[in-house]
Amino acid sequence: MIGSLVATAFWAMLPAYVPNNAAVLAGGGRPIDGGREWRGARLLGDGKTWRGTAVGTLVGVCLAVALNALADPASAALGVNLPTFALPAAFALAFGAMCGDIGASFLKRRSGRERGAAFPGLDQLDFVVGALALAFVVDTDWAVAVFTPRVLAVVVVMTPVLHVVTNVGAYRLGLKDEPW
Ligand code: CTP
Ligand code: K
Ligand code: MG
Repeated sequence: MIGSLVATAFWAMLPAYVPNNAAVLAGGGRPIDGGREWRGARLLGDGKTWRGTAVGTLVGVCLAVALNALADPASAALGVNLPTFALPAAFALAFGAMCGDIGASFLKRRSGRERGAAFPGLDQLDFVVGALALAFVVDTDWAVAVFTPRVLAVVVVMTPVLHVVTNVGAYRLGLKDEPW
């Protein structure tokens, strides 16, 4: 029971988990805010770029398409009914994750945190809120069917754990400047 909930939650959130990590690898180039400031601090900061956002979104959508091809065998192997992703849902999860992260940077700058500063809680869940919110708006029927209250509960507990593990890993590998 809990195993199938975890499998479903992880599978359904993968197109939202991967974009931020892809953005770390692809980042650079022009910042989205164009260097603009607002109330004495950058609007978003140099850590939110057009390239990182575009590549992250694209990687998330491509991952969802790949998962669609694997859904049947993976479901059979695990004995779970794993969902497939229509393009609007895939885009919503990936782009929503990037937007949640961008929104968090906006809040960090407003609260005086420099680029790269930690904001515990927000760092671990910003992209989940963005991804789920956009998915529920863009493909409501799909989101309601996949993200049942139990699956959502697993997502909220599991995501911070995965976030900490992947970011510490990326930091140790020298891919990321901070371990959060
Ligand atoms: N990145 C990007 N575009 C995004 C998100 C991330 O280019 N939309 C890249 C940037 O190179 C960024 C790195 O991924 O520095 C790490 O992402 P993140 O930790 O979210 O950004 P920070 O640099 O820590 O900036 P902030 O304090 O605003 O979160
Ligand atoms: K972040
Ligand atoms: Mg950071």
